[in-house]
Amino acid sequence: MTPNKARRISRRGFLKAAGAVAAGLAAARPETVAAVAGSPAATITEWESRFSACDMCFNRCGLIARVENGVVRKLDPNPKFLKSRGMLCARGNAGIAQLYDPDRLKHPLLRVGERGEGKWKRISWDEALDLAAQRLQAIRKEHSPSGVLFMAGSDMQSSFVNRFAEVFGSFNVTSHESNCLMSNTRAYLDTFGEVPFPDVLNSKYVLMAGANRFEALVTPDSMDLMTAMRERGCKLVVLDPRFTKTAALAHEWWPIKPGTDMAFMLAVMHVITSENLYDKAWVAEKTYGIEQLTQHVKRYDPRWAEGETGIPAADIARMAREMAAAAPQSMVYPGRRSSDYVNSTQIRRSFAMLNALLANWDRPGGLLGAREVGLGSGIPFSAPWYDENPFERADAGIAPLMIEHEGSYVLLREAVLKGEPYPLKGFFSFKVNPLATAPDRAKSIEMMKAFDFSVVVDIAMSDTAWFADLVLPAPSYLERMDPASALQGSSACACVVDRDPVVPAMFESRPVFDICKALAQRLELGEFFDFDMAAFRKAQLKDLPGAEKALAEDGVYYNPSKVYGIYEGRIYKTKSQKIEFFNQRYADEGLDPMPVYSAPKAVPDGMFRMVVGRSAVYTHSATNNALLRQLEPDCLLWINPKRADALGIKDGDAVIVQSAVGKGQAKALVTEAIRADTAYMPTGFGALSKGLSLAHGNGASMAGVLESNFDAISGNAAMHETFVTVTRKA
Ligand SMILES: Nc1nc2c(c(=O)[nH]1)N[C@H]1C(S)=C(S)[C@@H](COP(=O)(O)OP(=O)(O)OC[C@H]3O[C@@H](n4cnc5c(=O)[nH]c(N)nc54)[C@H](O)[C@@H]3O)O[C@H]1N2
Ligand SMILES: Nc1nc2c(c(=O)[nH]1)N[C@H]1C(S)=C(S)[C@@H](COP(=O)(O)OP(=O)(O)OC[C@H]3O[C@@H](n4cnc5c(=O)[nH]c(N)nc54)[C@H](O)[C@@H]3O)O[C@H]1N2
Ligand code: SF4
Ligand SMILES: [Mo]
Repeated sequence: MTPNKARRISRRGFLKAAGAVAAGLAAARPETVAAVAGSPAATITEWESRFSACDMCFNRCGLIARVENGVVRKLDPNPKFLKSRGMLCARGNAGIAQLYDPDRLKHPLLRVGERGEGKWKRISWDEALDLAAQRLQAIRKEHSPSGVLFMAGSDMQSSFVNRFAEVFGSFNVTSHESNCLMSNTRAYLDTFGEVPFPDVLNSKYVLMAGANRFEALVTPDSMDLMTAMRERGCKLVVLDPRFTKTAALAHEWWPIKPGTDMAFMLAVMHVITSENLYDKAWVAEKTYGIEQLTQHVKRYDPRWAEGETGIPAADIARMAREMAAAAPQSMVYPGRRSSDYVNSTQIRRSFAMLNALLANWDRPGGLLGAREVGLGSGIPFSAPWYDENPFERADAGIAPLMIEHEGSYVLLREAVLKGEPYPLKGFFSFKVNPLATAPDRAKSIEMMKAFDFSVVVDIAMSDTAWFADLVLPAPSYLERMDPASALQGSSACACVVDRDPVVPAMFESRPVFDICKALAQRLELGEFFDFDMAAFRKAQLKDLPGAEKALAEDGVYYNPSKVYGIYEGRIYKTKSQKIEFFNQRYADEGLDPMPVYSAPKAVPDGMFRMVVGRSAVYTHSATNNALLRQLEPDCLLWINPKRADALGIKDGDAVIVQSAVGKGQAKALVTEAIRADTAYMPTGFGALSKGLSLAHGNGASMAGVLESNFDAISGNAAMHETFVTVTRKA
């Protein structure tokens, strides 16, 4: 183990509160703590405190681990970590149950039965690495380096998987992002030239549509929004077909008809332009295409939008005037997950354009550009060129503005299944679980069966691992050394965090960096991994004097870079070099240069539109957590009482939810908190893997029910285009 650099911060004062958590965990799964600790709790003397960064979701909140005799007893927030405003959420606290989950993968496993049958043989690391290297090499020789598909989730080590893919020679690399936010990214890139960080703390008016910040936590926005509302008089308006926790705390909630947000935004822009409620000088100086916008939105008046959205015209007009009056400290919250509709890029562009009309870019209370963090890229390399590679990615040419380095999972899966435009026969996946988080699980299972060889690196037997050929155990974030990572936190901070192990790696787990390095050595690519993690991190930090010291003393390094006005004297990274209402590039591609409204498909009689969204206590498919399970044990299918009555469904009944591609069993939550035409259930239930003892077979799998659609422009998955029936279980 690399010694943790954090000093002992404090000791006995924390014993009582923390002990309660450890005790709770031990009670939930009595075998866990004792089994891995190797030292009985009775020998407690004192705790050591070690810095780390939470990894229970991508926010990476700074934490302090309280360690006693080599056992993590409690995780506390790092009060110096401004990005999360000194907070650690329920999931962050429950990191301890992930670390000591008895379902953790313990050693390399080789499939011996059929794929998905669950028959495994324990093998040594040498055997596993030799086999993986040999099989990947065989695919590379028979097809081309790009015949192997690489997929890495959100992690501080994911860049090493991408590096390995690049030197191996495959450009078929993807991640979770095309199931998450690519259409939103596309929309903001094509309006402002970059993806913004909203300064909600200083905002006076936040319109939140298709986002749920008090459950889907994003730091610092979740905390800042609460502060802005409670202490600074910010008004929050929520558009959501569900009465979420965010809606519950908002000043206004409008249960908008799903898929019609663009109509709302266009009508708001209609009011603002026709009533001249915007900053003409600012718009003239910074933007491109205001005349075309004014013309474009003429036909989209609030009365028309009322018919589409179900929100009264007078209220749309009032909100438009309120937003304009509060501008530039006023915003449409840019949101994040936008894997919703087949036209999500254009929907999100209408959000982005309204922000431009509010003149809020680069100003307090508006949308901020990325700040200077200054972290270096580490140890550079230049990848070899492989003549035998095909001309382009296997998912190219379908979604015209797909983000090249991310690709599209649903399109890649199609390419695997069809063997077109060329065979993709190998799969290397790290810390991502598309069998539970991408639409149409049955198709993903077919994909796993179509590979000649697949290797999955995970901490647990995820559904994706369950269908793999080789499964490799990884250490959790509390057990490994990670490179430094740059984080943006709106006006809160531009900062750097890193990780050292707070406890040694358990079982035979190995970090993916070591795996990539070992494979590279076996494939005569060792020169590209000729360094260790410490050297890499040093190289990353070399231009940040004081960073190593700050990381050791505070667990975080801040760059006091400029927050506002960073675009003064700078051009925007768009075709016109200005903020774009009118997009010539879209026109050149044959796409609508401005968002043109088309109504979502009507919900067929007797059916519901299924929408997805997260709960505050789980992250995506990670529901196999003993502590968090206590907070949300059941897979609840939300259904409005009007529809439930007609279907003879009572609260708590077992129901079958069924789409054209799959079905599952959930428990009915009969509630006014959802529109009558809409259904909702959480993600991460109904796991197939028997290696997840709490999640297996429990509830319905959202991935199993969702049909596979994608946003036409970006190739992002579209998860709100599925209609389902709900029936009482006989
Ligand atoms: N607790 C927790 N926090 C998380 C995560 C997690 O898994 N758990 N994941 C993190 C990640 S990766 C992301 S991307 C973010 C996601 O953060 P968000 O994008 O805020 O998350 P969602 O939960 O997808 O929220 C979408 C909301 O849109 C609503 N909705 C559905 N259809 C429509 C529609 O047509 N119009 C409108 N206006 N609303 C609609 C849904 O009911 C839902 O409440 O959260 C992050 N934070
Ligand atoms: N139905 C539905 N689908 C969704 C969403 C939704 O709300 N509903 N949300 C979408 C969004 S916004 C996103 S971002 C994606 C997320 O999609 P994924 O990234 O696929 O989701 P996770 O469930 O976070 O999967 C993480 C995997 O990493 C493993 N893991 C955790 N920690 C470690 C570690 O330290 N090392 C290794 N090697 N493995 C680890 C977990 O066991 C799990 O298998 O899902 C998308 N899909
Ligand atoms: S928001 Fe919660 S789960 Fe995500 S990094 Fe922060 S503490 Fe961890
Ligand atoms: Mo996401």
